Amino acid sequence: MEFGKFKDSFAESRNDTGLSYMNDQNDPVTMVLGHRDVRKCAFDWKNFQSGAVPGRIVIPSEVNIRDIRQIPFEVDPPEHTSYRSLLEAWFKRPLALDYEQRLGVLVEEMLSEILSKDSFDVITEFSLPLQSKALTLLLNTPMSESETWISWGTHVFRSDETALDSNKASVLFDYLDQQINEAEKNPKEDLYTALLNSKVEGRNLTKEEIKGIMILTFAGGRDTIINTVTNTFAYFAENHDKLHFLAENPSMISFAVEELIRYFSPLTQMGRVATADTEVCGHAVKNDSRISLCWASANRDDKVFEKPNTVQLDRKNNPHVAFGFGHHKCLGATHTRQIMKVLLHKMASKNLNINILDAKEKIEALGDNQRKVGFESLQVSINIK
Ligand code: EMZ
Repeated sequence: MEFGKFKDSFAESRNDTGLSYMNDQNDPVTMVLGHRDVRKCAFDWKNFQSGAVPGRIVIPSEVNIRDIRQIPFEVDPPEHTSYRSLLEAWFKRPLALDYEQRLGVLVEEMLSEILSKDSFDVITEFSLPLQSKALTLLLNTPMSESETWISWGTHVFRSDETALDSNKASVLFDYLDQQINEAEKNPKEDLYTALLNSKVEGRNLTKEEIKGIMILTFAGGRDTIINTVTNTFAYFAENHDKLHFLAENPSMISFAVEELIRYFSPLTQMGRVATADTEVCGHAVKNDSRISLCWASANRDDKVFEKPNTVQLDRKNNPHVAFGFGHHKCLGATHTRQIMKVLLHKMASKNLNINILDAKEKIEALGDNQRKVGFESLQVSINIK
């Protein structure tokens, strides 16, 4: 099996019409596939809005499990601009040297733990705990909080039983209410407190807005980071020479981070809702219907990427859209890039030898297409070569 391979599911449709279609809970989606078209539509927030009914731009749609708006990603300009600028500085903190060092300590500890095991599941024993522990750095909360978050599993809105689980969603919502109230009573140095002290357009943020920001922080960077880290293990298991290349050429690690994120594209797509009758790729799009910006497809567009299906860890020209494009570009991208950078440094310097023992791939059904986005489970053994 080629577990380290992530195929392009969209080439035919992309070259043919530039579009693909899927039904999602009776709210169909016209998927935009080409790099140029994806960027064009992402830019055109007037015709293709994010500020529709909360949950509707997410695919699968979350309208049935939440009515609270995630901020800033479900808001359009000009309101979007004010929220975004109030959050930018906080989400750039991962660039600070001490943040990177703390991530380094965390990754080192977690790698020694898995190195002491005969075999382990990458998701439950590494990627999920790493994502949750690293999130305590982003929020500036005690590391012990991560135990609660780990217990929620890979996705905060999806469970093994149901694709959209409203009981699970309320666990997160109740937790956030409690955390925001606690920060109000006892201000700390954390993100909740920073938000309680922030102003937007001259007024304090409401608790509802703070909750919307926190939901996005918890939900948006969860399965995406977990899949990226897990897929990295699968990839290097089958491409050990590439890890050796990074050990020999550590200056290539920043390029490698971008290339792996392009190749994995952990978020397949993000929706938009048309605000008027319009068209995409010569195809009519009706007012109030959905399109999606298919990042995963755009990232394999051979009009932009040479040999798009080959991982070139030293790829220099890499305008991938795995973190989105335009004003909604992922806020958590800096944090994610730092996690990946630290992880690749450690994996390469230890020259980890990874063996896949058993794997179950996670496949998304997307109308006529299917796409491997990560793994349900990935059992491996590792040692230092
Ligand atoms: C939403 C989304 C954001 C959504 C950038 O992506 O991530 C999904 O995993 C969540 O379910 O609610 O936060």
